This record gives sequence, C-alpha cells and structure tokens, in this order.
Amino acid sequence: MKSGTAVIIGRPNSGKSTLLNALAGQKVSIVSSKPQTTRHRIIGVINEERGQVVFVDTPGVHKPVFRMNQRMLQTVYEEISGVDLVLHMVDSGIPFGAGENFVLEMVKSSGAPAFLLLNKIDSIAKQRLLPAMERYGRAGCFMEIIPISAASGENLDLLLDKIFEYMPEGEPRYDGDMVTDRTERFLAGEFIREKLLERLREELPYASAVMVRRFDESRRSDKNLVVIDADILVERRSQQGIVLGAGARTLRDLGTEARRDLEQMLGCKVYLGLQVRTAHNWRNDESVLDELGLGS
Ligand SMILES: Nc1nc2c(ncn2[C@@H]2O[C@H](COP(=O)(O)OP(=O)(O)O)[C@@H](O)[C@H]2O)c(=O)[nH]1
Ligand SMILES: [Mg+2]
Repeated sequence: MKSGTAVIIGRPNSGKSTLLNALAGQKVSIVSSKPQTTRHRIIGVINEERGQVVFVDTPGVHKPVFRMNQRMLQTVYEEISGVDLVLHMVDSGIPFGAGENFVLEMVKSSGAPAFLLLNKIDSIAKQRLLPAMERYGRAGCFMEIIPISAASGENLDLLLDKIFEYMPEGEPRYDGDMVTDRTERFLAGEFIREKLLERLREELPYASAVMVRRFDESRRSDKNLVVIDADILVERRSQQGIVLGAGARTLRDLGTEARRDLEQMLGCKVYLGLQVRTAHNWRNDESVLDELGLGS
C-alpha cells in the first residue's frame, strides 16, 4: 500500500482549492474568484485500493503585509517541509513573473520531489502551453510538468497516477472514511465566508472574516436541527453598512444562500444567525487571529 502527503502550493487564484475539492470528491475548501480565499491549511484525503494520499491545500503565496498574511505564508513554509511531494500550481493564462519565481524558490527549498501543474487549460489557447512548459522546465526542479483543468477534470486521472508513483509505501494515516480533518464548525464558518466573498468587492474580501460563535447540535438527533451563530468581522464601521446592504438585504440574501449550503453539507436543517461586527485592525490582532485559528 502507498501512503503519503502531497502539498498544493502556488500564487493566489491559481486553482489550488478547486483541485483539492476535485480530488477529494467533495467541497472541503472554499473557492472564489477573489485572491486569498484560503487562509488555513486544509486537508483532503483520498482512499483507493492502491493506497491513501493526503492532499494539503494552502494559502496562496503572496507578499505578506499584515500579521495575518505573515501567518498564512508561515503555514505554507511549514507544510512543504518533510512532505512526500510538492504540487506547484500555476494559472497557465498568466505569464511567468516575479511572484512565480518566489514560489519556485520555495519549491526548491523544500527538497521534496515536485510537479508543476499548469492549470485552467480549459480557458487558454493550446499553443500557449508549450512556451509555459518550456519556461518551467528550465527551472530544473520538476519531475513532471502536467497541464490540467481542475475545474473540468481534464488530466486529473493522469495526475493522480503520477502522484501515486511518488508516494512511499506505508500504512494509511487516516481512517478510510475521513475526508478532511476540519470540524463541521470550521467548515460552517468557511461556507459562510465563501458566500460573503462572492458578494464583496475591492478591499472588503481581505478585510472580512467569519467567526462562528455557536455551533449547537443538541437538537440534531431529535429535531434534525443545528443552530449556528456567526459574526462577520469587518475593519471599519463604513464596511459594516456595505455587508448589511440597503435594509439589511445583502446580509439576509447571503444568510439564505449560506444556510442552503450548510443544510446540504450537514444533512439537516440549519438555523443561521448572522451579525456584522467591526473589529478594528483585526488582521494585526494576534488574539483575533488565534480565535480564527489562523496559522494553526
Ligand atoms: N477556467 C478555469 N477556472 C478555474 C480552474 N480552476 C480554478 N478556477 C477558478 O479560479 C478561481 C480561483 O480558484 P481557487 O480554487 O479558489 O484558487 P486558489 O486561490 O488557488 O485556491 C475560481 O474562480 C475558480 O473557479 C480551471 O481549471 N479552469
Ligand atoms: Mg484556495
């Protein structure tokens, strides 16, 4: 039996979380068109007859300005040390640049075997692939360069075959029925944040967070109901109004959408109470970051 860990790293928005979900076969990591959607390390486990692979999704590598972003980058550094395989993911529609070079250096420093994944091939002209493959080939640190589409699933079977080749022999680390190590409470906060990100613009996606205050399962077995209370944190009072929207309509619509997703994930009814709260400069506030579980 094969058993090992593969860490997905790359610039924000390259499609890392989409790949994790595709491989895990369900949504364990939220996805949006906004950079820095993923703030935590999130695992997705796949089990097959040939063995188990633990995939690790990580925050996108970007220049850290706030304390929060330093913690996010630290998470990536910790994850790539001692891992069996590094999957460096790039958006093949974006030309090679300094940011990508920084990720390349991280790949090299990890010392682990690495694949380069050229993602989003569903949305680029095929003749653009070859120059990209050449450019990354020159880096000299990739065992494989594989064009994929995490969204359409193209080439993911081939990718998985190659990944298994690089996994060491061993006993599975996690139970066969476990898909992620994250709690339902954590995922609830993330599902709410995904809906929030879809609606927010400019700096607001970065300036907001979701803190789950209550995840009450006491009526789950008899009433098939979970009660969730969550705070949406923003940095300034003016942002509070944007999240609420006229007549608190934005917040209400967001709550309705999030509740539907949560009911599907949890397989029961959900009562969802959402509040918007201003927490000045929370991205530099260590205690808020601790409470959000960032960098852990
Ligand atoms: N066209 C296309 N879009 C993709 C693909 N993979 C991801 N995306 C989109 O790219 C954006 C960022 O994806 P996400 O998985 O959140 O990227 P991450 O920041 O690297 O985790 C989202 O809008 C995804 O729907 C792909 O293979 N093709
Ligand atoms: Mg992500």
